Amino acid sequence: MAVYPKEHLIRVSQQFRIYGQLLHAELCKIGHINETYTATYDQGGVVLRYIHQKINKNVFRDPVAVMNNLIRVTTHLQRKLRGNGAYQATRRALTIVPTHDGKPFYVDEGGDYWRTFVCVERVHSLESAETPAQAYEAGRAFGEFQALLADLPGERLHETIPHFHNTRKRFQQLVRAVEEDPASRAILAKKEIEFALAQEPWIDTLLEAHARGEIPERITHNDTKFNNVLLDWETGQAMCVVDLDTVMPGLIHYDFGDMIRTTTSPTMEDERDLSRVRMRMPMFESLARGYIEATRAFLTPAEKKYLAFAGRLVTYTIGIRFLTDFIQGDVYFRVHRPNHNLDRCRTQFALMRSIQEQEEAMQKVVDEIYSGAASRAVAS
Ligand code: GN1
Ligand code: MG
Repeated sequence: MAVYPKEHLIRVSQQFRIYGQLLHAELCKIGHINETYTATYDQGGVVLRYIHQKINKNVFRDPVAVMNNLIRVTTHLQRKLRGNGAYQATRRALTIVPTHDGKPFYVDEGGDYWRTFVCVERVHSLESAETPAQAYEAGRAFGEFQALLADLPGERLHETIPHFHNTRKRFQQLVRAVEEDPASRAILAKKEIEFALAQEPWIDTLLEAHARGEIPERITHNDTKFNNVLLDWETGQAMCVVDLDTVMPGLIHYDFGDMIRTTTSPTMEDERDLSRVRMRMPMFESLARGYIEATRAFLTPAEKKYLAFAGRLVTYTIGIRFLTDFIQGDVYFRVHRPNHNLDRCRTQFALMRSIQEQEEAMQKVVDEIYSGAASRAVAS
């Protein structure tokens, strides 16, 4: 990964409406896609921080569309939070800092797109959840995020990555990668490929339910990894949801499924000891409670029916994306060691199996919470 020299960052920083002087900037190591810097400024003798981020154009082919979505989404969130009287609204949703000419991004001489956010302070993010309370917070935060965006005015948001969660398309991409085998790696992943292909009979479940009109399209986050929730240092409460580039029309299941994938196992996404990878029911129960409480105003019984299944589907889908990228020679996800994408794929498949084994019990938990929440909603 290119690490920008300070002079370049100074030039970038000078384009934005920041009334301070850059002291230093650090590369943030979280995330597989964009390049993020936490930059410290002196402003009138007060030290404060901003986030500068370079959009990955290889992944987001239309950065202007991404930024159009982002402006609409963050403005709406801020307006609603302030309207609800929220304390510290700029810690609860991202705030975009515009350029001097009022644009939400700056294009540098190399044609790269940069944007700047107010840095949310006194928070941290974790790669995996440690307690049921944290899983609850993740469910609540992403649920509230969907609820706040349910009345976003204006036209449909841009699809920043078309067919992003379309498992059928991801499956086809895997099949093509195996056929073409551009890095001669398919042989190294024989077992994983076989396993992935054997899952074909159920991969269209949600696509078909949507096509039948059973489950609706909504505005969703689409990258609800646990590390995209910022937790308050002191209270442990979820303050802010970040990584909004894939906020676009989608099914709520893709959000909930990715929450299951990233909060219920005690392990990281690339754990090599597969015996440690498992879906833990107490974490799931708290996650589901947080999510359902926040979304009960709109969540339909048909949507509820697929919540446990969503965990299996999304974990599988991300698994085959890692596998495809491994076969293609690591062209999409940033890797930090040999076979990293294959390790990530194996972890996803192990977790997917664990979810599948417990899926019925998980759905029972969902049903109980949902009927409780529904009766509370009627009573209130
Ligand atoms: C990528 O950048 P990051 O780490 O938040 C990916 C997600 C995957 C995730 C797997 C735009 O997210 O879809 O679930 O890696 N984002 C994109 O860790 O492809
Ligand atoms: Mg992301």
